[in-house]
Amino acid sequence: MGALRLILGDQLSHNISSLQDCALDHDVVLICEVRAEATYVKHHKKKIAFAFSAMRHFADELGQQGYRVDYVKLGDADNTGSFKGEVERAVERHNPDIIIVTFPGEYRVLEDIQSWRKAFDVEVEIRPDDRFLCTPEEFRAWADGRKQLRMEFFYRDMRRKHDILMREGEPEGGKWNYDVENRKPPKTGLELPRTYKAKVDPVTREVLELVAEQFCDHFGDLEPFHFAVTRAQALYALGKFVGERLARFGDYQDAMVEGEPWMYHSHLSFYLNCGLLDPLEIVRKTEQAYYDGLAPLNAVEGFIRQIIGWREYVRGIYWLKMPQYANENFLKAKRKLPRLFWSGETHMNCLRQCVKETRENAYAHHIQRLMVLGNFALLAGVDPKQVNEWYLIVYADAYEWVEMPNVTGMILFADGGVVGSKPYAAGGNYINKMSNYCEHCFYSVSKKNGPDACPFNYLYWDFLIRNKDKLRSNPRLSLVYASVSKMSKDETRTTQEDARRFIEALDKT
Ligand code: FAD
Ligand code: DLZ
Ligand code: SF4
Repeated sequence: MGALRLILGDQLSHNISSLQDCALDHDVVLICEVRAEATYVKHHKKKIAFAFSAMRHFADELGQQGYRVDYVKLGDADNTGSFKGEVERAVERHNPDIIIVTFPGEYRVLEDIQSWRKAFDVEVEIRPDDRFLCTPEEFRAWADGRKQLRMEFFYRDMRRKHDILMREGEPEGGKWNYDVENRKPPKTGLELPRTYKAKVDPVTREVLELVAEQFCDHFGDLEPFHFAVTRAQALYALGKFVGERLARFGDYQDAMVEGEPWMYHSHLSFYLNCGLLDPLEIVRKTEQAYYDGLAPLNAVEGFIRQIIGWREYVRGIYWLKMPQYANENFLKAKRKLPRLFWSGETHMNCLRQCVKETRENAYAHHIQRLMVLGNFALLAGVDPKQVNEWYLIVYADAYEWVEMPNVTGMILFADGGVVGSKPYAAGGNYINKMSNYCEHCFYSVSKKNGPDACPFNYLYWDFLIRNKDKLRSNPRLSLVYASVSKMSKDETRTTQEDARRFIEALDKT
């Protein structure tokens, strides 16, 4: 036989490097559902259903194109439950000369793949994942010798290199970044278009039944299920975003509205990260929308920056810093993850809404992840490993390469300032300005202390006081630390007592 070509669940792209030069008559494409991938952390039910359904649809499409596909279902007799076990069985079935696989998205999977040559006595070729705009090697070269790895400078290089939103060597409109225009608080009466909702077909129905039966103790609502599970559906969702939401993406990028989980975001991360959509095709389509006058520059530049800037940058950081990155804990945070992250049971309305929507949709938009859930985990001093595990479990777009730098770096400052130049800590005012959550909250956002004060307020100052030795020399925090030093002894004591009372109650839940 020829090659065994393994496709992982986040490699569902027809142009994936592991399929290039495939000999349809002798090579075999292996795709396998394995229990270990669904349970090494106990993924949200919707995430598992999405992965399995998209994998089954992709395998069907490959079969229709003439590939010889060996698809292993979770319930197949003899399924060993792991990639290694399934590759071993496939080697026995097909006796390949070589195993070909595209570079995976997680370090643990890379280590596993690197053990196969010796274990099975078969050559293993790991091909670059050319669906990204920047390779780990290019990122390393960019990072080499720099004191600070700021996303903004990386992003400008990506714009130049791929000639995106450029005019005669200069950024379109004269500025690289239009973020100052992208912080509008929500107005009342915003007309939000409905997010794309795919119909459940028989393949997805079978998967939903399997997940309901096999993973019933996992977090999250399985139904209603409406993710796109094919490339055609994902392309439709992209068209709908560009036509209906992109124009207002910039203005309301940071806004949060109770009962509106989707806002003007794209909801494309699921499809992008599993391979149904390609980053550059999304970028070119949105860029064209700007040139066609369908969306303003602040929206299009802001959106494109997320994809060629943040998305590529966090992947670069992940591969640059792993495996040590998984153990970073600059602030020595050690609290266990509060139960409310699972139950949503809290009087804090912002957290309650964000956990509820996460449970229902396996999705929350960026500001909910960053400034509500993430800000709370930071201020409460939760152990980075537990926070990472939670984010990896609950979001259908989460794979370690993208989840970990956002959690360890962006929200927890656990890397000591690699991703962010200062912690994204904030009191209740930020949430009050950018959302309507505080209107329906038990706590009062304008109160700094006392049993009915917004907990974000005293937790914020307590966080600064607690971490003074680690943070006060940070030039970007000099103004806040000037305020800390002006606090009277009484104010400091009351703040610390409020924080202690709140945290003790939290620890008991
Ligand atoms: P939009 O707001 O429409 O943005 C467009 C696209 O930009 C996204 O689809 C995504 O591909 C990309 N993007 C935007 N911000 C980021 C970012 N910070 N890092 C990487 N890509 C970005 N994104 C994931 O894809 N997977 C994760 O596991 C993940 N975990 C996160 C954890 C935390 C704590 C935070 C703060 C952010 C995380 N993000 C993650 C980034 C971001 O929140 C999601 O990409 C976004 O919410 C997905 O929704 P959307 O497609 O509607 O995004
Ligand atoms: C997320 C996921 C799940 C739940 N199940 C599988 C699976 O059974 N088989 C598979 O190939 N991939 C799955 N995935 C996606 C993988 O976890 C992902 O491909 C690796 O973590 C590498 O990023
Ligand atoms: Fe959240 Fe505080 Fe506002 Fe309540 S008052 S919703 S806890 S920010």
